[in-house]
Amino acid sequence: MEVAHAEGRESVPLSGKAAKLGITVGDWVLLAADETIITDRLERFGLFQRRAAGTSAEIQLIAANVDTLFVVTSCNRDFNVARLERYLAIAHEAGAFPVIVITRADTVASPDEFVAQARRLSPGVLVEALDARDPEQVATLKPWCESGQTVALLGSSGVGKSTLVNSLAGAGQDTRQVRADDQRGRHTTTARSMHPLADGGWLIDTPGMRELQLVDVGDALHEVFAEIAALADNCRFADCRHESEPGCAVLAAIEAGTLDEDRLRRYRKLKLEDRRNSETIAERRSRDRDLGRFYKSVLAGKRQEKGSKK
Ligand SMILES: Nc1nc2c(ncn2[C@@H]2O[C@H](COP(=O)(O)OP(=O)(O)OP(=O)(O)O)[C@@H](O)[C@H]2O)c(=O)[nH]1
Ligand SMILES: [Mg+2]
Repeated sequence: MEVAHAEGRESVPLSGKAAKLGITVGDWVLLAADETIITDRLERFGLFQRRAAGTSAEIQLIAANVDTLFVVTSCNRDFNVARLERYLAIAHEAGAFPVIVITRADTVASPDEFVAQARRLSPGVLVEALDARDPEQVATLKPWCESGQTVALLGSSGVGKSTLVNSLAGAGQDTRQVRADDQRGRHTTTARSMHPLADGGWLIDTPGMRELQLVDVGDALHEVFAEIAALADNCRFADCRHESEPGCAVLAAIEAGTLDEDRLRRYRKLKLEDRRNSETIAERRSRDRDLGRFYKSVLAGKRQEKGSKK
């Protein structure tokens, strides 16, 4: 792993004690006097994480101490409100201020409809549409990149994250054209990296993610879906699931046409996913064990039944 300090950069092994510190991009670390070993990790103010892709219950750390998250998408088929809500939730959970950056504004007659859809997703969320290749347009993002600020860019492959990093930081990140048939990227960036900005800030470029499973976002969903959370306060039952309970203010809003049914469906899906992924490995094993016992008892019951019939 590379560590940056006042005099430059140092490649330091992540072995021994350092391996146990769970260090990720954006962490502040202490180095031993000879600068060859990481001896400690400073307390973080925020952490991006996701459930690792695949079937394991492992958590993957994405970045730490991020002040602002640029959620990057494009004016094309990548634009997807459900995915944006997902990114907004992890931004809130990580204590980072989200800005939705919609690239390829130059490829459509007007990006207004994309911008309007993105603005509706969370109260007060900031949205910028631009041509990521044009440093002049990208300059609208500079207020978030000032001295002492760390900005991470997340989004699918091919949306222009590395292009933005190059326009903002003059970095030499590789970029490659998206596939013509489905507008998907080619996973050009394969590792996370930090780039210093002339004004003293830092940018974190990341590889496009195929899957961003939520884990431990809890209350962050209430922030992204603030209007649903506010309605839920008026439900008759405190534990209302907004499914068919009497006196449900959320269902009443759908009935009245003031809340979009799809939005509620997406909220429910993320809540369920978060609950499932936030189970620890131990909890999962214990649930599987309980289920195993249950199956056994059902089988035993069946055997007994058979026995008594004979
Ligand atoms: N016309 C246009 N092309 C863009 C824009 N932003 C990015 N591109 C192009 O889209 C392609 C993909 O951009 P990248 O910056 O490599 O995308 P990425 O998000 O870093 O992709 P991964 O590294 O695979 O995650 C490149 O050919 C860019 O030149 C934009 O705003 N307008
Ligand atoms: Mg890239």
